[in-house]
Amino acid sequence: MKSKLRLADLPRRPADILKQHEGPLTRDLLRTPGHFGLGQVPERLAPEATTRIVCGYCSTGCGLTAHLRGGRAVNLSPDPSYPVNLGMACPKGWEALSPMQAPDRATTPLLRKEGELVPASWDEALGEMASRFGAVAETHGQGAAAFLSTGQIPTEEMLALGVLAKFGMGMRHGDGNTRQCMATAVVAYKEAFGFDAPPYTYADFEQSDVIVLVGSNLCIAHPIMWERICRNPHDPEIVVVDPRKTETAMAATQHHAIRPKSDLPFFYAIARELIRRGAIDREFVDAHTEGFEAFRRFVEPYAIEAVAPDVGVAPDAIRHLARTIERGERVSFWWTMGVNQSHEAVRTAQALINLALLTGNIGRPGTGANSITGQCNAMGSRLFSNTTCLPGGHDFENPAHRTKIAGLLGIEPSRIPEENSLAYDQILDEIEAGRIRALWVIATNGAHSWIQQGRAREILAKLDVLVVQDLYADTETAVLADIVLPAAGWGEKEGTFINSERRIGLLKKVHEAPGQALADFHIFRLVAEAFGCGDLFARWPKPEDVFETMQEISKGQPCDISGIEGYAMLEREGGIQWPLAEGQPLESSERRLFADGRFPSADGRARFCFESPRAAPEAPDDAYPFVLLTGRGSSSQWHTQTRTRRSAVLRKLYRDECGVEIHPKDAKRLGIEPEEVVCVRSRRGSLEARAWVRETVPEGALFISMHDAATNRLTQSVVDPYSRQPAYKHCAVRLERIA
Ligand SMILES: Nc1nc2c(c(=O)[nH]1)N[C@H]1C(S)=C(S)[C@@H](COP(=O)(O)OP(=O)(O)OC[C@H]3O[C@@H](n4cnc5c(=O)[nH]c(N)nc54)[C@H](O)[C@@H]3O)O[C@H]1N2
Ligand SMILES: Nc1nc2c(c(=O)[nH]1)N[C@H]1C(S)=C(S)[C@@H](COP(=O)(O)OP(=O)(O)OC[C@H]3O[C@@H](n4cnc5c(=O)[nH]c(N)nc54)[C@H](O)[C@@H]3O)O[C@H]1N2
Ligand code: SF4
Ligand SMILES: [Mo]
Repeated sequence: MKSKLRLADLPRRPADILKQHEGPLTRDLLRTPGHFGLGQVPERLAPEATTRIVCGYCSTGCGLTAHLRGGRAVNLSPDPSYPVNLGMACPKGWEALSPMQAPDRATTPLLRKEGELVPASWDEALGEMASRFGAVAETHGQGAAAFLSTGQIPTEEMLALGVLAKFGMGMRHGDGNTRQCMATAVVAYKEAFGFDAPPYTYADFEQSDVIVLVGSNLCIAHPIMWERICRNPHDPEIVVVDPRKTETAMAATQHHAIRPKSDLPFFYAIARELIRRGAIDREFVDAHTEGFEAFRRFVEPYAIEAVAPDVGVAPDAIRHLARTIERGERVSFWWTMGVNQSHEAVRTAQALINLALLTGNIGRPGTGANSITGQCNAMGSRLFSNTTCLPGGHDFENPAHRTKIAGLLGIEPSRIPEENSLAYDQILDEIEAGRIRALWVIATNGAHSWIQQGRAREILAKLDVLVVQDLYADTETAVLADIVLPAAGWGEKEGTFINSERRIGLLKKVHEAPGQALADFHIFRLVAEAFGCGDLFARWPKPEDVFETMQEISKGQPCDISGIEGYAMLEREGGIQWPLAEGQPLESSERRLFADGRFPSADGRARFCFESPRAAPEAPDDAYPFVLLTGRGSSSQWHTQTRTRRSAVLRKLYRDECGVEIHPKDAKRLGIEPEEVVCVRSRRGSLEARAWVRETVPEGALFISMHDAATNRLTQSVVDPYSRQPAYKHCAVRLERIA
């Protein structure tokens, strides 16, 4: 039986709801009158002490030491004993407390009344949510509600949300901001390896003799990974493939400034050259891969001389990179958003996977085809959020998987949808078409970050009801909401994050959430009660119980974590990389996948995947002659800036205004002076920005950081056909002088 909304039962008081599930954490909660934060600082911590907590910004997953006074964190410093960062941290990590302790956090639920968002009690807000979602379900069916979540809450909360929304509230569709970020890597790995499995460990940065970074600005976006490269004692060749001369490109030993979106022919030409020279690992290819012959024939037309003019790199430079890879003994290939955010993103990621397979650079120290993730828990969202796959990498369309998951959750298999969820862009299309009418947004700010923002905002405005659950009530998305639910965030709750190298790290509560803000975990539990499906949480009084469920779900999967002995073991070991199956010894604090050449596909082999390049959808023309590139601006800014702009220290570390990088020759041609304010216009919208005249961008291209709220007015709704990840890094724009 699918659970139905029981509007008559609603609403009940949060305190009553929590009492039903009273456990060690909720007991504290109930003892604190008027305060609904999750629990106290764990009792094992002395009031004046230090404790380790994993950073909540990027996927590097650094360990930070929280310094407590009176049981509350007053300062942070990098943890020298954590295997990820070895005593280093970037400015965001050092400054992670102040945005949380900012005076303008969301402290009560808000309800829109007569056009204004006004404070309300949890009872009112959840009652309103249940009755409005209920009304939508009654008129338009259960499928008319959907959710959009995130890579920035603990995995336990992601699982709780996914289970609640899809198996409790009856939603068919839910996706996350990981679509904007990692969907490409997921699909590329699944097709090539048989499972979404980034194979590396950070020690590989130190063990490579050739490091190839593609569409990845490590110095800015993953500074501590860059520090790991700096510790490499082998004097490595560091190759950057990026149209921009980024901070990372400047520090590299080779920079290939390819034309935007010409990665495919570039890497196919390198593959052809390696094959032609016999510089491949034929033994590895024969024993462990599928499809080499077809790939060899496919790349035949991609001669270096033939592709060079389109790629915009001299033939000798391309040949030099092929030789570099050929000579390397331990070559690692790394990619980030320059690859993932493209109209042909999956095939581009696979072009890199192909190179690693061809040359046998996988499964050994210092090698790999390595997707670097973005958010602190993107990897958790990929595996356990119940959006694109059933938890633990299971398949909605596989009846055996549905039965297994239902059994482990103690629910009827019929509560599990039999088809995959729509992707983010398709959910927006359904809203536009009037078929999805209620949306719940958790820990993401799509009204700023989604591609072609003007259209996204128009679509959000069509909803019958929009609920936004965030730390702050003034995000670009929260101000559009009908109901705002105030969430406790990083450092205010327990749970785990999974970093880029598959390491599960521990998040702890080191200070109180303000006002009535609640851990997302508790909000989900209250919502479950309000929607008449509180049974789903019966086995989960606290996040660590959800972790146990994750372990059971993972059993027998490539991401098996059944061998982890609870949070205590994560604490003791400094995080643990998946897999660690029951009985498997933890030989080392850094482990990589595929050492035996076996891949998690049905036949144990990896596949060469390839396809002819396609032109980017919006080529520059006379009216819009520039290509616009977007991305991270500085190591002190995070995405839509809801957190980082609340730190006075971080604000001093970047220029707090919108700037457009333009090549000096283009500026001169257009008569634009350095620092002049100009208008950047695309077919979809425009913004004003200061001209930053620099050789960091090639002629004919402009760069604007994604942190500015207006940037996505310019971008165009284009997605990769396989991953449905937006192509944020290519659209046509023009520059106008402001009279
Ligand atoms: N300080 C900071 N760090 C962050 C984040 C943040 O907001 N701030 N966000 C985190 C997240 S979620 C993510 S996903 C990562 C992103 O990390 P990165 O992907 O490293 O960052 P981006 O700047 O988005 O893009 C990387 C580069 O792709 C290049 N590029 C554009 N088009 C092409 C192309 O066609 N081919 C190639 N080869 N390159 C191209 C751009 O010029 C850019 O330099 O950063 C994470 N770390
Ligand atoms: N033009 C352009 N656009 C881009 C990109 C690009 O390169 N160029 N990159 C894309 C990428 S890779 C990404 S990942 C996205 C990121 O896009 P978003 O996810 O929209 O960006 P964030 O600012 O990280 O939004 C996270 C929100 O969650 C809230 N939050 C933080 N912690 C918690 C918590 O514990 N609980 C709750 N409930 N809320 C919390 C924050 O306050 C914030 O409002 O942007 C994408 N957009
Ligand atoms: S590099 Fe990433 S994980 Fe490390 S301190 Fe900076 S933001 Fe946090
Ligand atoms: Mo991302």
